[in-house]
Amino acid sequence: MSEASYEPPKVWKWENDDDGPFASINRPIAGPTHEKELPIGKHPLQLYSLGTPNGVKVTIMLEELLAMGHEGAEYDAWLIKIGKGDQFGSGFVDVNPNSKIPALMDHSTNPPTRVFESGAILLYLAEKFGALMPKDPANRAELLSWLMWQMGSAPYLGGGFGHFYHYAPVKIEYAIDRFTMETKRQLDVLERQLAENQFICGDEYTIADIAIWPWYGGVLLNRQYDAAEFIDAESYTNGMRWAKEIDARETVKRGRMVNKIRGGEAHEQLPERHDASDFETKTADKLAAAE
Ligand SMILES: N[C@@H](CCC(=O)N[C@@H](CS)C(=O)NCC(=O)O)C(=O)O
Repeated sequence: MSEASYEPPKVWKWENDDDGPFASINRPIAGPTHEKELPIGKHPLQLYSLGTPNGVKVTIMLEELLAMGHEGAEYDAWLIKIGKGDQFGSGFVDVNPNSKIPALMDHSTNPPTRVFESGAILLYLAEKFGALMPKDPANRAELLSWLMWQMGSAPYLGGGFGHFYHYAPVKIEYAIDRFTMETKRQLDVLERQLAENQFICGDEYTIADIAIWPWYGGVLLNRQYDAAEFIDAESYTNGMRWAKEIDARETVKRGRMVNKIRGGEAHEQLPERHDASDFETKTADKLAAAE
């Protein structure tokens, strides 16, 4: 198929002959593909996730809450292998009808509360524990604005730029130009905000940082799409300063390990977390040694 000669048909049909890296999971319909109950562990919060930028938002948040002393934030983090289609199991779809990680069940409420969409999960946890979110209306409005900005903007970075620059089996100049332009514009939005502020919403670290960092910090630190040189990451000096400052937090290091099954060293991967001690005993290197 040559791009220039493609004429869309009158009615699009799913040919299912996509050879891209997401071919096995992309479908034009929602709903479950198979019956599968989700496991439930011993803690109030049950997280079903994977260590992607959207997934680590929640594990960083939970590790921050625990480090602050909120014992009610103890959690089980179960692995959902999206490449294998776990997100289409009936139990997962009951928690997130959109079939995407992360998804959270809060068993401390009666009946248990389901929360999906990473931004909604951050907000739910911030309100539940009264943490990492300012209370006064003006600062809260600023935080909500940045949180919604992240949720609306990141699909251009991930689904647009990341997809066409890094993953797509053909390199399409039109698509790469369009989404690189938008990605750099978004990075400049952050650059200007961070020129005036230590963190996204001022001098306080909040869930806005936790939402934005895994995506935009990830690209600046060259952890996403191998694109740091292409987008001239070093030119975003304030963004880079912020990205490194957050990266150095112990809670962020821990959160990044949870549900991680690829990338980095085996001792940095904690496929599932059911107890704080798992960071010492259940990393991928230890699991392999125990086999
Ligand atoms: N807006 C959603 C996006 C979640 C999302 O796209 N998750 C991806 C992994 S980062 C996923 O589960 N993909 C599986 C699929 O699309 O089938 C959120 O922020 O929670």
